[in-house]
Amino acid sequence: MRKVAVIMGSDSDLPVVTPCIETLRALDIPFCVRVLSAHRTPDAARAFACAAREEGFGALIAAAGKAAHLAGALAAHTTLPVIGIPVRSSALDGLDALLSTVQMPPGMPVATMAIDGGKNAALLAAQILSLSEPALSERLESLRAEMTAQVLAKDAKIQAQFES
Ligand code: RP5
Repeated sequence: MRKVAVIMGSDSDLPVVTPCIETLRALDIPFCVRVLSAHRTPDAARAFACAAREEGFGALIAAAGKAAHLAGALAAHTTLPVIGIPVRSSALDGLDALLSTVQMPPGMPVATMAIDGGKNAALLAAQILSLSEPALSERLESLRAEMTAQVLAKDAKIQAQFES
């Protein structure tokens, strides 16, 4: 199976990235985790993106806050799917990172998650990889069924609580 790269702009982004890592682990997807910055280590970020396809990656996940150019900067150097996680890390509550990540020019897509949306980033990467991995598709179906069962159980509990 192709690997997923989880890249964060700073180690201070780790709390947002943790649910992403946990979800990849739960789905048994091989991954690596890196700190690379579009602004502080631009050469290393570029080199990573340029080599990623050849190194066996199938999707890149990039989490960054403030003027969050990491996902876009990686996308500029690869045609692999890039998934951006805007991180809430500044006075603007993550809106700065959201807009910096989502507003890519035509020809250069970044699939942008919700602010701090680490879990969905992992699930979207899994859905992309599942196109050529039937076993992963099955794991995704089970996860979805589990989630549905949990919500239905909560519905039943709430209905019972407010029964008149
Ligand atoms: C961004 O700046 C990082 O992704 C992080 O969200 C934010 C703050 O970085 P640190 O100053 O905590 O290293 O580039």
